[in-house]
Amino acid sequence: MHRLDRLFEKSSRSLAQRTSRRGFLGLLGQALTGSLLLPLLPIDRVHRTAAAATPQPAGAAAAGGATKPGHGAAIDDPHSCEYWKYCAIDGFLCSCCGGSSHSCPPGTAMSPITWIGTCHHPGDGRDYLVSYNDCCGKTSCGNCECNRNEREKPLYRLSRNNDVNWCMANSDSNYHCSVSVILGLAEQ
Ligand code: ABN
Repeated sequence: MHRLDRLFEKSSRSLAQRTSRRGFLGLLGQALTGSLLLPLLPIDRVHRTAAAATPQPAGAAAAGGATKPGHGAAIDDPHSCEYWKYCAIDGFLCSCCGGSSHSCPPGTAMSPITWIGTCHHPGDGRDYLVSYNDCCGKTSCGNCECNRNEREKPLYRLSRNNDVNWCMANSDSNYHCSVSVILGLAEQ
């Protein structure tokens, strides 16, 4: 037992001779400063930014729908819910379903009755009348779900409300997806 005590005493004394309290505090200070500066180092965030601006691929609707408003480039992207013409759309974007922003996918028919919105074009600063037609004749597409309600009116103004299946007048009233067709300039 005495031998063990002496061994510990010896190693503690030699450690104390080799190190100083000031040296230890210096090392601790360096470590703390280093860990505080770590978050300030430049980090490659390009991939995260690119992913945010990328159009939602087919099937993304299940995970929350098309790109949500808030990302700059999306305002010019027909696959994005933020596309300027979609300001009052409600449904699956036909551009993600084999059609385009204004044409129905093959095998579907455009509804002759529609709801109408007014969207602001950020490029030329003008307001446009936009018709939101449903494409009918196939079951729900399921891709790029998008629901925006700028200037939408309650359901008693049927033609100003987007929460309606406008395929009701088609021979096959199955709803597939929605398009937006520019009708012209809105009166200022
Ligand atoms: N106009 C799109 C839509 C279709 C079916 C049900 C609600 C909304």
